[in-house]
Amino acid sequence: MKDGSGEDQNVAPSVYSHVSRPGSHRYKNAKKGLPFNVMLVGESGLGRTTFLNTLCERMVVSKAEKTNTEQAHIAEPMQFKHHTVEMEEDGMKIILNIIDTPGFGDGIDNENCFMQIQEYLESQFDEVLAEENRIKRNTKFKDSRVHALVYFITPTGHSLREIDIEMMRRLGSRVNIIPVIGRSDSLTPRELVLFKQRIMNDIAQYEIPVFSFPNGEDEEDEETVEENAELRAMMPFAVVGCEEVVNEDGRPVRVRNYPWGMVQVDNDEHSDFDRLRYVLLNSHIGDLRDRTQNEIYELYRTEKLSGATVADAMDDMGGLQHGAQMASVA
Ligand SMILES: Nc1nc2c(ncn2[C@@H]2O[C@H](COP(=O)(O)OP(=O)(O)OP(=O)(O)O)[C@@H](O)[C@H]2O)c(=O)[nH]1
Ligand SMILES: [Mg+2]
Repeated sequence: MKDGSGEDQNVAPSVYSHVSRPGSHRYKNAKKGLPFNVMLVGESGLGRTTFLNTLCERMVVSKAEKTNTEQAHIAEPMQFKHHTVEMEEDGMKIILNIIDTPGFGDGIDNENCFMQIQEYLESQFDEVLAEENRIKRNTKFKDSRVHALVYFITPTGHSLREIDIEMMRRLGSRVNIIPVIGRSDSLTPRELVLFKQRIMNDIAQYEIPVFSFPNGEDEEDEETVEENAELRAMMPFAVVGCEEVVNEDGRPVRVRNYPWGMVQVDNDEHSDFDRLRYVLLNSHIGDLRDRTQNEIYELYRTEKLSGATVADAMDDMGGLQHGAQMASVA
């Protein structure tokens, strides 16, 4: 993004995102930085790259890198593009590894994309499994298991499409899937409410194992239980991304400017972006990492070592725990 001087600028931090909130001091001892691996999946043009820059509050991917408009009509095979950003959130250092997947869903047959993502996720588990079995551990081993997959749903206003259902059903046992509605400012508030309801109905009906915020049994405090109930009711998160910053009463505000008004990315009346950012990088970063290790990886490991199917392995383990419960209909 350019300002008036023509210099590259950072995407200004949101004032809302940096408010210190209860429960946000859980991982302060990670001096080296807490690694957190997030994959972004969604069809072309849904705002994945803009989301990445908005999430990181800087231009991780520049406009020039982002769009090659002359070649945009040519469907290219899906790729895995890695970006690593060091961030500090409320005193906690995070090494955020983002894996973007341009090309997903661009072809007529998407079987290959599903397979490629599944293979990618499983190969990270295989690396950990191999490392666990080594007699002498590699102290520099980098754990690249994906802790969260943010899945962008097209804002059609109808319901989930086949590609969404297939994608989330197949990969929900391999990664914490967080469904979001991309470019959600294209729907009116009423349309958005109805769209969210239809999506959650589909998720329940098709038994799609998306990440669901723990509903209380193991939770220590009432505040967390309430917070999780609120987050469950908010799903899927309505996301708006932007790289433009305006000055409002002396503070930087990230906005999408339209002739008829402006959408403020961090305003919770306009989008769920700020809440989702807080969930990912603050309040639920521990839950997402723990569930990846203790439930998803354990399931894969059992399955791999015993040659069992997912269903058998889940039975042996008493099913996936909290995170895999079907998200309840809002
Ligand atoms: N209305 C609206 N437009 C958005 C939003 N986020 C991004 N855009 C616009 O949508 C277009 C595509 O955004 P990108 O971030 O490049 O989308 P992408 O998913 O990375 O696209 P590919 O990498 O080409 O698959 C750009 O013109 C963005 O400015 C949003 O939240 N709302
Ligand atoms: Mg992109």
